[in-house]
Amino acid sequence: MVQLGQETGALLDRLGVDRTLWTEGSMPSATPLTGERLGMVQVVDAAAIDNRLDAATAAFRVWRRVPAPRRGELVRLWGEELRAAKDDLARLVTIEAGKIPSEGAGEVQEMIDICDFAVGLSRQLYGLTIATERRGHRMMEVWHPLGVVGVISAFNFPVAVWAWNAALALVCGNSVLWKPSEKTPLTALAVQAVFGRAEARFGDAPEGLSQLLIGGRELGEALVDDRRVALVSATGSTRMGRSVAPRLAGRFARAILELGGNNGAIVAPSADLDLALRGVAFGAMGTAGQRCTTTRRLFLHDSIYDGFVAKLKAAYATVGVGNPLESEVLVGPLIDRAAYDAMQDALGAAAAVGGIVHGGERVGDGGSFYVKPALVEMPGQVGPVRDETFAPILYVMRYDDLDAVIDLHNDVAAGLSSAIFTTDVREAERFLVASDCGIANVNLGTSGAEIGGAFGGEKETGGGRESGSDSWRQYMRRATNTINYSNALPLAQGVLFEID
Ligand code: UN1
Repeated sequence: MVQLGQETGALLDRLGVDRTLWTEGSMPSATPLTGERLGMVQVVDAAAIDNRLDAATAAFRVWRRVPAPRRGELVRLWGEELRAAKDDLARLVTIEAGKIPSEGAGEVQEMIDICDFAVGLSRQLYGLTIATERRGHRMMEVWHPLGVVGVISAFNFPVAVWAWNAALALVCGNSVLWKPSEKTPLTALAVQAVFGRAEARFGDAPEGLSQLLIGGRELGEALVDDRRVALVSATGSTRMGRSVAPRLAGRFARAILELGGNNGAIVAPSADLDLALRGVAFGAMGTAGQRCTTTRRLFLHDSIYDGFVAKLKAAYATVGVGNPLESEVLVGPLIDRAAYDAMQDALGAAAAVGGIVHGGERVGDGGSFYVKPALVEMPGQVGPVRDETFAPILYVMRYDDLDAVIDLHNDVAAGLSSAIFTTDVREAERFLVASDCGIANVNLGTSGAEIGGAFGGEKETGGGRESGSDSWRQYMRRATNTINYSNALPLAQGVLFEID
């Protein structure tokens, strides 16, 4: 067996991470590939958070005055450093989060892509010029840096989601405090070291511009509750969002929430079935079902149900499950025992309401949790189908009427991603208009979005948008400026107020 501890040490050394940070701390770190202990990571003491917040505030005050294209230069250098470190980082993502190598590499690529996007953006933080009703006046919108941005990220995208936020926040003139998942501290240390190299090359980035807060949930709570943090971008469960959102609202802070998904795909009678099969397979089994965009519900038209389920069953039965460092597999481990238990509970609950379960068994034993992905034929959208279980379970249902199935598709609490497979343009358009999700796709699966689009969803997914399009605006404050260059003082709406 590969000695993961040793390999991880060598990777972290090469990536420039100080050994004491992950060998002399109090928080254990492990790999889901084997369950092996990788290190003891130093945590930030809750008492030290105050200083960190002060440093972030001081850094913001300096950084906001740096011209945006110059801020973009730091992010350009960061992207260069990420390119140089891509292979090592990808391998570390595989070791710490359990992703198969191509998905580990994809995750690092997603960081590189958002850096490129942010560099361009640093010259395009455009505001509007607006026609005014008053003679001799000019009205415009100017976007200004916002403040300290807090990022709380999850284990399943241990580095990319931070990069989506940090790259935009930095070009927008903000400082960043990042609380990564307790399950993935090593990748966080590694990308922070890579960022540090970009800072060193940049030369005069203020100290405290981008800080890492490794530790327990009290650190995330400090970000949520402290008035020095202007915006918190939090990725995780809806339960987490339910605790975070009211606290942020209570102090009128901004929130970007990326919470649970319960993503559905519809396969219509006219679909290219081979393409649909591949799209559904990646969406449902990729990342071992641990993406917030994972396909969890599949609606098959009556006329293709039997044939499609037979093909799916064959794909599920033969897909490679196992340690992605030891053999070519498509499905790596679940992150931990709790994830495995939640999966078994959901399968039990599905069977109890009439579901027919195929797969879902544990593969191997010991300290790692590999499972065969599960396909569950359901009599309807009942029981656990209505909730997100962060594991490779695909619930399959029949339909005969498109409008009715779109209603059914929308009838869950989450609203992240959705897809239809069809070659009928009318069906495709009807679906796109009616899906209530933040992401709606035609002839591709629910997961694997590019960074160029705004990423996020509605309802209990939290409503936040990150990454591309105009998501950057949330990291800035907008000022509407009106300038009177006349000698008169005309009032808007024709109001008269003449004093002698
Ligand atoms: C997540 O699972 O938290 O669209 C993010 C996707 C990825 C991002 C997923 N680009 O699947």
